[in-house]
Amino acid sequence: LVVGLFAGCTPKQQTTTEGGNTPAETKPVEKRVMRIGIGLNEDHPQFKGLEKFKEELNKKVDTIDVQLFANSALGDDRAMMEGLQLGTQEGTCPSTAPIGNFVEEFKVFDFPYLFPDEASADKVLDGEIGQELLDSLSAKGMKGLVYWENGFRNLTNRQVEVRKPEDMKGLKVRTMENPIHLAAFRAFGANPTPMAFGELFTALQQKTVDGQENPIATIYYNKFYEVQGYTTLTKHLYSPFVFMISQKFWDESTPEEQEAIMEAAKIARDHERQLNREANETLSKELEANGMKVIELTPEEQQAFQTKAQAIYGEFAQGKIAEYLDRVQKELAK
Ligand code: TK8
Repeated sequence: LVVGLFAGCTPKQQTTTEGGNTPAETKPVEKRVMRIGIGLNEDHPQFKGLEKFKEELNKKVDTIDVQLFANSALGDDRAMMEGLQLGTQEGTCPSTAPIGNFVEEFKVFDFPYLFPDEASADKVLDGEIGQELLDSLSAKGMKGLVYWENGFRNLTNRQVEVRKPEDMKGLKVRTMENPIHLAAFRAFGANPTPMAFGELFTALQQKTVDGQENPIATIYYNKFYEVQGYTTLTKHLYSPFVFMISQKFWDESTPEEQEAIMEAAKIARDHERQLNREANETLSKELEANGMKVIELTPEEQQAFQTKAQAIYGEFAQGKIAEYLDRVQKELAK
């Protein structure tokens, strides 16, 4: 029996009950619904992570009914975060890039070539700096639980074998809605345009844009090889996800539920990172098997992109962002 899923219900009424066959004297368990949406599809490690979260949470408490929505069914990253604020959904797992539009400091993660590898990213994200940034979301109605992984982003495009920034000249590249990403791609020589992820495949297919940038797992599971000819392993940016729920849902949870949510989120994080790292390691071959040319860059070729990106640091490293950037760089140098 599902009640309270109709438009206009307040979140408090959005509960489900179970136990139609329980004896009259047993009170049915009242469950609060936690609707979690993402932009990626069911094949992506991110969705597997959400399934893990649900499974682990259900082992610990029976008062939360987790419902999962893939494929931007609840909207794009920005709309889903607004959904958390408005109470139209309870959870999501956006890339950090659109979070910068809500909490400025998150833009520290948008500087290209900031993290050299995944281990460095884990160190910062799972440490003090990462936690401070998660905590800053609460003031915006979002409870940041833990960081999951989107991963190192790579360029794909339809028509050009890109090996150096000059090869990107005039290439129309979709980026996430983030000013630093736009500036970075302009610095590379491309013609970038921001777009929600849910519109991307069609835009590539209809040639509204020539290319895009995402980690290997997304390029593969979203079948971008059907509409793109080339992947260049630029690895220009490590992209974290933040697994978050609405502050309201968190505040309405008992201490026992809060502990269970946090534990399940961490187990799911470890699972998701592992699957994602395996995917990013192994799926290049599958892209080639599906007709894409995958271009590996020499260290010198990668350095040419890095040099272009370095030129935009000054413009965006201002105020709080500059402070965080400095702290991240010091932490990485340790
Ligand atoms: C999915 C996005 C996606 C991101 C993007 O909602 O927009 O390119 O990399 O994973 O978060």
